[in-house]
Amino acid sequence: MKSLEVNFDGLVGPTHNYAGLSEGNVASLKSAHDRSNPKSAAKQGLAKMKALHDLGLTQGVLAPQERPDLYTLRRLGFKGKDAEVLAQAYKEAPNVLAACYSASSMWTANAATVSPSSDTCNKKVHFTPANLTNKFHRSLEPDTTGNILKAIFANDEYFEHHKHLNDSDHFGDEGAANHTRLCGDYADAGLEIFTFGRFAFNPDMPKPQKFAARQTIEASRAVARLHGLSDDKTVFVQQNPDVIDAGVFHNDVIAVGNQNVLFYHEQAFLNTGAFIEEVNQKLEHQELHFIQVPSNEVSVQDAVNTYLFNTQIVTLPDSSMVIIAPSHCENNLNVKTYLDRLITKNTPIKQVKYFDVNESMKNGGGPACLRLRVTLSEQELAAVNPACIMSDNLYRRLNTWVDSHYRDVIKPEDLQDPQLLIESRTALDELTDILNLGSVYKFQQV
Ligand code: SUG
Repeated sequence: MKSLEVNFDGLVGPTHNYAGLSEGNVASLKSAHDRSNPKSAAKQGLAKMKALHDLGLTQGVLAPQERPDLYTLRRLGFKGKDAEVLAQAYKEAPNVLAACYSASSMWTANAATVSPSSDTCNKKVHFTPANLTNKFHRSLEPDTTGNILKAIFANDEYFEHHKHLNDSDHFGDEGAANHTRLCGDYADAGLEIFTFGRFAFNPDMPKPQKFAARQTIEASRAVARLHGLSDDKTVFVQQNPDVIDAGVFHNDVIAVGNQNVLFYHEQAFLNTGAFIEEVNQKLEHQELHFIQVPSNEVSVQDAVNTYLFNTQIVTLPDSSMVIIAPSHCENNLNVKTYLDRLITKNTPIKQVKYFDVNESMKNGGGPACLRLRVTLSEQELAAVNPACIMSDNLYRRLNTWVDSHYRDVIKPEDLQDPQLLIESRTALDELTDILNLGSVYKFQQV
């Protein structure tokens, strides 16, 4: 049976703003307290989704989360009516308020880890939402992520949903941003590569921990166990600790794979040689393309600034591959020169397409951060909530929806405005109708 990869992009929520919440993420800190433009952010994301749909790919949409998160603010001791909670938090703890307002769920590469049915022992597609414990604002996401995934993949025969791992740094899990799958056809059993930043527990090693290393090997192993992945279908590899603090807070900032292609920077992994050997051995019947980018052609700094590796590599209906890159790559001479040359080489990658996703890039999220990959057989795809699959009609509807609910500008002081809460809830309530999700948000459940 035929299988295909469906990218589920996160729809940027109405409260998208720059709060400098992610230490270790160079762009997020640089943009702290800038004015954001939620309307353009959402439209840039939608334009990318539509472009992939127009290339003949199946494209999905993941709804944003309810923000501000009033429940968390109340849990943290802010009291009174909604407007009073917002005012008190703005006055006493503006960073906590900003965290509860973050639209960070747009980066759906961090929403969950997904294993296709051809890899798992019970032949179902497995989903584990990421707990995102390393950053407070992101740790607010997993419950609603789980609700949304269950509303889209709502069929027990094909889909198995796990609870996110325990909310402890020991099991810090950042989802698919640290997970890549190599395979032949999408329908074939593949090799799932789990990349981790640190060991939560390793008595034999001095604590090498880098500040920005978010994913632990303990988390990666737990996800692999939950998904029923056997040893011969998994590889666990450590990120090169030397580059993590330079802005490589997730592996998808420095490596990306698709089918039989692994595209990565020379400094991405620790013990690259042993890692490549293990991949080769576990996929021995597969003709693999390892595209290693040397530092003297593209430095780690250029990779972090342009997000060369936070590109999507997608397979077109004619089986050739195209790189979906942020326009930052086109505007950097070293990176553009590299990509121009890459498409002339003997690899499946034949084109590069550039997209303006600047509103997301300013918070450290490139094209690949904005999408969660779900490999599905035709039968499984038929069981997916069809209202969440991109079409010309859905594209038009979502653009109209954004036009009527989103602001052009959000400044830090706007977060105390109770009207923004009302606008956001009104928008999300309508969205759950458009995407046929039911009541996935807490404000809809009272
Ligand atoms: O978790 N930025 C996100 C970016 C996530 C990128 N995802 C992947 N690489 N897959 C993060 O650091 C910034 C929010 C702010 O500062 O307002 C933020 O959350």
